[in-house]
Amino acid sequence: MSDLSADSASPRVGVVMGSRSDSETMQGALDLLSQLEIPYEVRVLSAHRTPGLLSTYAARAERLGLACIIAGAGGAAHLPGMLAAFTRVPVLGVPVQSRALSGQDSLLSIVQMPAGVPVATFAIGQAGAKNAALFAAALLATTDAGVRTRLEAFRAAQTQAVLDDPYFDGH
Ligand code: RP5
Repeated sequence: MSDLSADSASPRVGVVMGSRSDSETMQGALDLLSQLEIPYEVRVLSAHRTPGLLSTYAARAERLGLACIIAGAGGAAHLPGMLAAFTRVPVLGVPVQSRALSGQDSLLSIVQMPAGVPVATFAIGQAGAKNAALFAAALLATTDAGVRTRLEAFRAAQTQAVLDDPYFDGH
């Protein structure tokens, strides 16, 4: 089981997950937020096991003025949708790869929100967790020049890594 990073005193992004067993997947988001120097906080909250805490956390997210909440869950993944129901803070949903159905259940549970309460939904697993963090960075970059500069540097380094690949033929 991976370690969750320590909370920031003044988080801009909330990262929540339905179980400690989601932490290996969600670590991809935490690592990128750290790399981009975006303060965040992490919580384990379950739509099924701790339903009362969802509304409490949603109120906290509003009070802190979080830019968004990244919410990862697997199986019957109600956490992102229920959080979105409780708050106007944008929710970025990450379907965690489940054991029984490889995350297809998680994906459909998160993406198939009825009209009126949106959840931005990302890919299943680590790719989704990483892209949710990059999307959070893009949201913050609209008003934070430092985040914009670091996000541009990340993208440039990613491009350079392809150009530096010995199999890249220059076309
Ligand atoms: C969901 O149930 C969690 O998000 C997790 O992906 C899944 C399984 O949880 P555990 O039984 O491993 O705690 O609520």
